[in-house]
Amino acid sequence: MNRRDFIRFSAAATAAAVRHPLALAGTNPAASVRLIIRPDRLGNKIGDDFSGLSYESAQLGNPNFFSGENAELAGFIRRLGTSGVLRIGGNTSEYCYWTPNPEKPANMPNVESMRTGDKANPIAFGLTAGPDTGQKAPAPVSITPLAIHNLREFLDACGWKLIYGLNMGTGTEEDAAEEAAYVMDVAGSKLIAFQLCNEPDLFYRNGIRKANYDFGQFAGEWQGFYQAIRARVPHAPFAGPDTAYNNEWLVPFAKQFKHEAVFLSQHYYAEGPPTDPSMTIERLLRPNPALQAEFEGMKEVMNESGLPFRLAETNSCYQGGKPGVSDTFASALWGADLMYQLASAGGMGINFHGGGYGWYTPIAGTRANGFLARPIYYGMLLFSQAGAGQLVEAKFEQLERAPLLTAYALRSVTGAFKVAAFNKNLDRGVRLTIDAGSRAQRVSALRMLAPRVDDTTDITFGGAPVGASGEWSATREEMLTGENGTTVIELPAVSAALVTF
Ligand code: BDP
Repeated sequence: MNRRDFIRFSAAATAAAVRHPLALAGTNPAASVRLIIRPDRLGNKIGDDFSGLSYESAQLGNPNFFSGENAELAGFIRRLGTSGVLRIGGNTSEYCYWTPNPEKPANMPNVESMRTGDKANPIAFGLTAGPDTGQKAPAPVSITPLAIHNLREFLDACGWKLIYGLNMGTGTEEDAAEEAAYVMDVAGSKLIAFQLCNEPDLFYRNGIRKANYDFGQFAGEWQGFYQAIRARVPHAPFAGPDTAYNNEWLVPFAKQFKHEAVFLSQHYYAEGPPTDPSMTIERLLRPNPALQAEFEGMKEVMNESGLPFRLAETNSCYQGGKPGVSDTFASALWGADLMYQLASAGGMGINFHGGGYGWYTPIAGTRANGFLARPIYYGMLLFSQAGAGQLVEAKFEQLERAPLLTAYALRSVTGAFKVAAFNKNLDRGVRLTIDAGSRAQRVSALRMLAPRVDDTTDITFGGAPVGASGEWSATREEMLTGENGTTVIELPAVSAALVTF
């Protein structure tokens, strides 16, 4: 960076540290850490469909939302990648009913008798569905042919593909087969997989099944629905088990259904419940043993079945998220880092759950009020700007000086070489020396910054915020210099940078 930029940047970093309620970056000297990159040691590939979003099925109750006319939302989604994956599912998928003729009400069971909850109160035209908080049975929702046609137009506007969740929880095989036939017909090649249900390993707990519901019963039902749908739609693709977290269901599913599924899926929530005071920003930014357990399950089933694995639903805190954590800049660092951790461990992709004004939603808003990018969106944006490619080995030296620093190196499909670095330390800046293995002509960086780690609004990437239709372009690219063939970048506490060689 030139001197003027350096002064501006240092001033901004100091101001950020002073206003930061938790960080003392301004008072601690920056920790010097070295990153050694070995471009010849190739890691996993990141496909152009790695990135994704997840919405509640109940959102389809308003056919106006995912529609070709919702250009603002499509703009936000396209910005995250030209061929990402939209996953429709969540708790409400077990309360959505295929309604081929909107004049005739769908065949909805008496949901109230299964769980205490709201009276039937279908999502009205014009509304949005936020993440389900899992507190009571969601209202039943009708899904009509119009919703599916509009969804197809929306996907065309985004260039994205579809994972579509059916209702095995409270629906019938016959309805699922009819719905699947319709979706397959309309969505065509956009559809990468049906999922039959959402988090069946928690059915015993949320009243959808009896307390003794186990994997064996689930597998029997899955098989029945699969056969009924295949009889109606012979080439329908399937994924599963879409479990909440339980490797003891994931592993036997992979064994039993490896020939029926095109990929395997499970969910991950970093924290929860939000009422627990120990669910904090500090905790979110630390390594999480639950994620390591998830990755162990993932690797086991990938080896076992030869199938890829998708983290089909994830976010920072279950039960709809936690204000002051899920909606802050910390979630941007957490989210982007999670994407790279998953890619490094071999995952094929990720879907961040959201919708409406949910605390953790990447894109918040409604068609009437407009949409805006929440902090976690900026993490996804950084990832999309790095793009698809192949990871290469990147190892730290002296990481003990700044333990929550992470970095990933990528040979991008465009040929450029990129390093994404995340300083998740709350209390120290880092002076990172990158040894990229060869001398680069030009090295530049785009930074992801916010005034404070718990800031909910003032996030920028490359100096610019995301606009009201997802428009974004960097207004500030820093040129980096180095010593002896290396590149040096200062990373203030709680900040990230995407470095391009
Ligand atoms: C997941 C559900 C999703 C919820 C989310 C949450 O699949 O529908 O919105 O948890 O609790 O378990 O935030």
